[in-house]
Amino acid sequence: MLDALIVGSSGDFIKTIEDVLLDLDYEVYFAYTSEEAESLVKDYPVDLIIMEDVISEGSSTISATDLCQSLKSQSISDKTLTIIASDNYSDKTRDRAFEAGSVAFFPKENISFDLRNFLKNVISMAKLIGYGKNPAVIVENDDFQRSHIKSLLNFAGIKSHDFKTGVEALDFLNENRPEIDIFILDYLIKDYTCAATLQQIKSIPAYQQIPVMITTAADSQSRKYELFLLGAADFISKPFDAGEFYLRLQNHLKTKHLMDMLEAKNKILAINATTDELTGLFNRRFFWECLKKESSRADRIKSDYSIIIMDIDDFKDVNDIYGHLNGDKVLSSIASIIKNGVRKTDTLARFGGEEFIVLLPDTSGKNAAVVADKLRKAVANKYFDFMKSNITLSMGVAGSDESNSFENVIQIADERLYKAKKNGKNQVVFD
Ligand code: GH3
Ligand code: MG
Ligand code: MG
Repeated sequence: MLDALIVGSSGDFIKTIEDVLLDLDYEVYFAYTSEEAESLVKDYPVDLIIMEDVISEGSSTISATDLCQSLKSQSISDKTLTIIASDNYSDKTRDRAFEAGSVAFFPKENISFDLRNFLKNVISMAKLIGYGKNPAVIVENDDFQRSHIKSLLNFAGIKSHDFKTGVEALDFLNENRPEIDIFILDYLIKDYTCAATLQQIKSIPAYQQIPVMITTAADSQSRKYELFLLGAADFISKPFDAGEFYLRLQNHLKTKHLMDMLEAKNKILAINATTDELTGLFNRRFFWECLKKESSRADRIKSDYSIIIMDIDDFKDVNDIYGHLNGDKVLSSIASIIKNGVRKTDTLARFGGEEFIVLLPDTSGKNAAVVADKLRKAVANKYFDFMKSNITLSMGVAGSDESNSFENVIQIADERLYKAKKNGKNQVVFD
């Protein structure tokens, strides 16, 4: 349930507002003087404050805009939306109310209808925004505008980092690189121009795809062209209507959400395309890509690489005796033993059914044979309880200095693997 505070001194006004709020399921509180309002709000942050434009306090009066400004400058919760109702409605008084930090300004005679519509719209629009999980960044020089945008975002459940200047915002972004869902920039940023700030934000790769909304008081077509070309997603004129702001925000956040989903899916596809499902090792296709690259790199910088091909000994028996599923478990377990035994810079892949292959950059064949024997021992030492025995590997090793084609290096290693099998298995052959 949302909490609302009515600030006013005339009975009719209070009663009318109370009826609307109760009807919309608000918990309603009352303040009859500015002092009461200030002390109540300090201790108890409400979601909404509705003020009568002139509040009589004994022999004196206080204006709602002054009270609103004073409450905002004492930093009442950013979550709080403030609305002013007035007998004296004009563009000038409305702008004053917005400047003071009010989100809406209604003539008193229509207040029941206007307030009901506004709250229904704002609440339903704010509820619509289900996408923003990361904060927004607001760059806005004007204190009231900034807190106005912040409170609208807050009301919709979106946190924000807010800055007065472009430099402050960019320093923060460069230092922390937080995840951001949307940028809201004032056209008239004081230190940097809006265009320069936008350009800098878009030059940070992590923020290239993040939507940027520009808020502007003046409408100049050529300025808009410039900012659109620099990557702005939208313009919104100040003072803006809360419902329109939410609808636009909703569109941008939805697009951002779809882009995030697409990126996540692409990542999964990329992983699937390079990875063997059973063992989690790289697959054969990816291995060939790596080998091709390594071969030309090694040629260029005149360095060596080596290949180890390994094949599980008598693996058919494991499947035949203990079943295919147990065979799969043995395969995965051997894959992780090998993975733990190679360097991060080495590329280990599942080359075929029960065959693995390792590419060792900057390593001679002789050194690779030492690594291979270490891997062979590590696997041979693993005791499989369910089989009450161990599993062994045969390996063939070849170095890039033995041939100028990488296909041939693989071929040589494969012939040596065959030799290892013929010689009695559970061994490494490198000659
Ligand atoms: P050798 O010592 O000569 O290598 O004998 P082997 O039994 O290991 O070799 P063979 O090529 O005769 O059999 C390989 C077996 O590996 C047969 C095949 O069913 C099994 N295999 C291949 N891929 C998988 C897999 O993904 N899961 C399981 N469980 N078994 C597999
Ligand atoms: Mg085998
Ligand atoms: Mg085999």
